[in-house]
Amino acid sequence: KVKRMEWWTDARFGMFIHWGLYALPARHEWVKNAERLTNQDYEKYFQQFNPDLFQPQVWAKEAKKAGMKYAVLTAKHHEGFTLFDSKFTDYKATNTPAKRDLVREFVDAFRAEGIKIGFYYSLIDWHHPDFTIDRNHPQRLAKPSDSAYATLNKGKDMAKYRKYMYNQVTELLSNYGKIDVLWLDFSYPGKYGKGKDDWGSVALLKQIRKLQPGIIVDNRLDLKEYEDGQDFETPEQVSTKELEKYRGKVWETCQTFSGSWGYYRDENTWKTHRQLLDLLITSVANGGNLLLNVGPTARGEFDYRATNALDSLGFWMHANSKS
Ligand code: FUL
Repeated sequence: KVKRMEWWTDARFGMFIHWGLYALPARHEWVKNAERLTNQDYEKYFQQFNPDLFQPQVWAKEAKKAGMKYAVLTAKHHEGFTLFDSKFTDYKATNTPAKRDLVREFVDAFRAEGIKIGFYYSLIDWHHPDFTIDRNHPQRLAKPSDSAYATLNKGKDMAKYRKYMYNQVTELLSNYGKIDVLWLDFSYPGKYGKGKDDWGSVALLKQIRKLQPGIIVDNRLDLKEYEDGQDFETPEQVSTKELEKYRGKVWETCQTFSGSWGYYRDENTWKTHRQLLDLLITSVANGGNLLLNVGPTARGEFDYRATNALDSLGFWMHANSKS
């Protein structure tokens, strides 16, 4: 048993928060990829990002009431935009009409409620000029070939991107106090994909462990053989039936309310409160954690359907708790 995992195993229930520029189009956090949008197409969301109703204290209170013990916020998702004030990019919240370091405010508010702090940081970056275009990129090739990709990626330098990523992870783990969880996402090795060498995973993980001894790191760095490579498995959107297969392992299932992770206004596939409760109970019964996701709106609020679901879970937690 690994000592650093004790609080996490005990916690069982956390909040995932997917928030970024994709909240403006409000049709999936992969919208840039799905609609093959260019940086220029996407620029309007950066220009207009102004979460005037953002009050992380309200989010933190909702998480606490629902019985959640930790929260993981997307400091940067695949779109490459950072919610924090990074020295290494202009593509950040402080340069939008928001003009605020939203990560800092999240950290302060959640800590004040006694909730442990996690950062999600995307290894993928669809905005950075040195990040090579691969099969998961908005500008991917319809007819992939080695030579066509070589032409497309001429002048792009993944070594420079690795350095950038390394610098940003260092900022996140140096400037915000004790960070409890780092959720890196994700590896996609194979033809025209990326794996541990592209991410510089071994060096990155060493740096992470050095900066924050005790931090808990997920398993999406493509480091299966590396002894210190993963603290927990991350079954994503799996059914309650499938969760049984993870018995005996250290795991956390991440789940959405409605399918997408980012705010998707017109998605009508919301799980019922009963289904959410089943997910929580089944996760715990099989020895795992549930990381339940909220995708706040562009104005910085939780959708009423998310708030209602959290309230409902909170009521059950309250009615069944011993303390
Ligand atoms: C996936 C990502 O591609 C999704 O957008 C989301 O962040 C999920 C938790 O992980 O791999």
